[in-house]
Amino acid sequence: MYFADFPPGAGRLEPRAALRSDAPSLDLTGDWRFRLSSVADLPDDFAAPSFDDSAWDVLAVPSHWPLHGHGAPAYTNVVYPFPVDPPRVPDENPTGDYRCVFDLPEGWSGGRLRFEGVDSTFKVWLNGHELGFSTGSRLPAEFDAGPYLVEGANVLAVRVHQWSAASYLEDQDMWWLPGIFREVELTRSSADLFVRAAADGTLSFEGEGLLSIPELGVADLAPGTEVQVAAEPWSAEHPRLYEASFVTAEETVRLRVGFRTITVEDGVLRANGVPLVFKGVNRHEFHPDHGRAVPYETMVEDVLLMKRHNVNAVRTSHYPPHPAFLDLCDEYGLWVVDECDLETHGFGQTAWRGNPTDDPRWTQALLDRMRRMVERDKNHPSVVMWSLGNEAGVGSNLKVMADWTRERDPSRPIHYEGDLSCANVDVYSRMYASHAEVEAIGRGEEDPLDDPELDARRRAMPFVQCEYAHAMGNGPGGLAEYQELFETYPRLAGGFIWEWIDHGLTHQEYGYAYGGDFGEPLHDANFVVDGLVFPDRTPSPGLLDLKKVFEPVRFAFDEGTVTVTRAVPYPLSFPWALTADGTVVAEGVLEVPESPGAEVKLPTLPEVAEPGELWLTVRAVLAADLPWAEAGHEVAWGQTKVGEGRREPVVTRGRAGADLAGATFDSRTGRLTGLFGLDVEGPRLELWRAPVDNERFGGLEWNWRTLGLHRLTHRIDSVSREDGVLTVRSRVAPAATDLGMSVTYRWSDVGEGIGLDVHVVPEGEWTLPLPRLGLSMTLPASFEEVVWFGRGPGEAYPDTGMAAAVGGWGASIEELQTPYVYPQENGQRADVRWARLTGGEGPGLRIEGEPVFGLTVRRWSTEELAAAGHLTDLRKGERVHVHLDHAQHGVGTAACGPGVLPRYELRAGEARFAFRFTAV
Ligand code: IPT
Repeated sequence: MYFADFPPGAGRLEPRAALRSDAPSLDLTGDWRFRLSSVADLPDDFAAPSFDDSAWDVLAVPSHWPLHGHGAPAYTNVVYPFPVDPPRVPDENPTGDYRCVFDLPEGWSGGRLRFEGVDSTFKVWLNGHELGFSTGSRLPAEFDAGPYLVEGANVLAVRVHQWSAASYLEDQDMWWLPGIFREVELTRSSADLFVRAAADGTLSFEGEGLLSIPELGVADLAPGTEVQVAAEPWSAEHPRLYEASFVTAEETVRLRVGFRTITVEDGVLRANGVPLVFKGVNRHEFHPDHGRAVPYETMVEDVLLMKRHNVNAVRTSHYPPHPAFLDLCDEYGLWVVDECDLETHGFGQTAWRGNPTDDPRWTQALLDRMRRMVERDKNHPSVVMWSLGNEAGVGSNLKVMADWTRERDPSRPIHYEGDLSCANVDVYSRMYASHAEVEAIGRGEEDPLDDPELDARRRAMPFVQCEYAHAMGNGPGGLAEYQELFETYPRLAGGFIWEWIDHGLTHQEYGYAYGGDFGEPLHDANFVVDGLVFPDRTPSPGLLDLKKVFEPVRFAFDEGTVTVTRAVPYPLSFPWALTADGTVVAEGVLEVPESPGAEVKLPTLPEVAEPGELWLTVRAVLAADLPWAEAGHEVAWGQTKVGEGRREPVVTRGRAGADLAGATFDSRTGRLTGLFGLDVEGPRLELWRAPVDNERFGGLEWNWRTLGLHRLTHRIDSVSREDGVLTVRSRVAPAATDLGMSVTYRWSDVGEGIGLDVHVVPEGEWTLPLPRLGLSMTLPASFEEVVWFGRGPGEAYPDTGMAAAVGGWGASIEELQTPYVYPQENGQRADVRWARLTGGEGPGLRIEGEPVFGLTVRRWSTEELAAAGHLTDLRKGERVHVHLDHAQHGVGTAACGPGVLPRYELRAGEARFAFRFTAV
């Protein structure tokens, strides 16, 4: 059977470039007739024009049938959801038969049927004649329709199998989603050309026709002739394109040519001679309603979002994207690593036995994929590297793919991460390497390969982290430290965050669904939800942090001056603001010369009567509209503290003899029962938080639960009252261990409000880091709003929150929650000096901390948050839960990659902190 065999196709035309031609074409997208069967072994009768399909359903092309009520999506990361027995596939093989009737315009003759993407294998008939079949889901295939086209109505029949031999080559970490998911057309275009345009202005091309670029004075250039033109180079920051036309006997093709040169010199990756550092993201094609049938507007949205968040590069993980996406990258400016549709990760489960990458029976299939990608995408200036695929192990077929590619296109380096020897590639690539390993590579001090020749070759290569900083759930932590390394060592050419978007599918009951939600017997849960933007493309805090870390403009403050460096050619202006305790007291615009680096005098700041804490913030904003953002769009910011302000000390032993007016306590337990008439519970020591994905998948949650941090007991050892101070001594500890925390709470009247001084001393040998160390308390549900002076507006944890600036911020309790698709710890506001909670009945509550504290306010408890599997499990409860944290553990990226850097770990140790509560 063709769908369970090695050949990648039959009856197809040679691959060629994706081009915009004026040759007539018929768009065949739209509603087709559709029938789903549960097996592949079916009669071909449906291909006959006379076949009666009136009882069939209607299905939109392009789309995936499981997202339209036929079967269901399924998610696995590494493992194949079928027995590993290549090239065979299970008998249960969802097979979609499609029929489309189209009218041929009068006078039309000849043409090609072009399929941009069909998952996973399909056979085509036109008017009952079999044209052939193809594989390679994310690659185009063309069939000659000419001999079988008839006047008037034509019947196109397509049979699509979900499982095929090709499925073994397409084991990417994503939903299994069959169907005709990209466009289909009948086109009379047959042109092909390969433009070679270098940064030095040399221009030539291959192809049968004549090339003209009027703007550059190039007219009717013949193939194989090289000319020199005065062209501005193309780059991601300045994506200069020139309109060109390519005229053949049959058609005129319009294309946009970008001049640029990618080289490796002295182990440094360069674009147009300048070192190239990828500030990249891995982009899967995904839409929460449409899967990989991504609407054009959504592609535009992705590109705009990337540009607006200082991203300059994309790895098309792990397959060639829709061709229009690359046009957008050319136009708006993004460096692209174009990746072949190849992943055989599931063979790792069988010690790589039978891996197609190393089996000559698969050579043609693998080469076919590489050729079709390179031929389709060869004219894009944005594409600066070819990637052989992802996680496909090692083997002889990599060499076949690389050799062919190098021959066909020597202008682009070749990338593949899966072979540590780097035998077939031009750049050294790794995924999820720790900071320490990246630094070693940056210094050229990586562990040697056994083969000295290969080692020497690899040592001379630039380094790319094709995946790093796994953006699953809360995080990623450690971004700034990676960027620092990339900017320190010239060998490091940056990298690509894993990954752009959460692949949560819209679901009636769950909001967004992940693996297992469709009843898949084998699945990888929410590992498919690990992006920088939520499924609806709202930026997550991780993307905001990334924007900050990727800033192309930097501010280094010194006494009275700021040094501004800029790496982008945009027109910028530099507004500044002075704030006192978060309130703006003066504003202006800084004059900054246009040079790449300039030391500028800071403005003379006015005297502020009621100073508070003074901060000067300078922002770099676009001074004019650009194609991807309007004037005023913020590119970068920096801030510096310019005045301490006068803060009353919070820590106090109270006033001798004073009573604790406003607070009521349980005399036996010393527990606070009321505060300014408010019904409160707590505050008391808390060490637990709802584990983040990095802890759930990285193992720390298991260790924490084994230790029992989620089931602390609180024993009261003594309650005493002396000199107006109520002292409660307590021991907080989990069962079944001798580890614990001795806690002393000291309540006092501090004139204006009630003071609480906390002293924590660990008992026993604590070896694990703590999730958090702080107080938790609850308030009546009527509270609604929070205003704070600290870092904001978004969340921040010790190793995240670079986007959070010191200022005065406000939000409703609902707005304080970060809607991670899989519920987990979120929403902490960091370095809070004071906060005010208000709303509903009774007084508001002001909380001031010493030192600064982490503030989290929710309508559900930590236990409820930790138990929830979907956001829809979280419901507004009877209480408002307030966490006042002295410290939290970092979040790291251990779901896939290194854990929390030592400096961001929360280690058990003696701690003192205090709060003042006031009614407002
Ligand atoms: C790596 C994969 O390349 C990527 O597709 C994704 O699955 C990522 O992991 C995790 O989300 S492979 C991993 C085994 C390092």
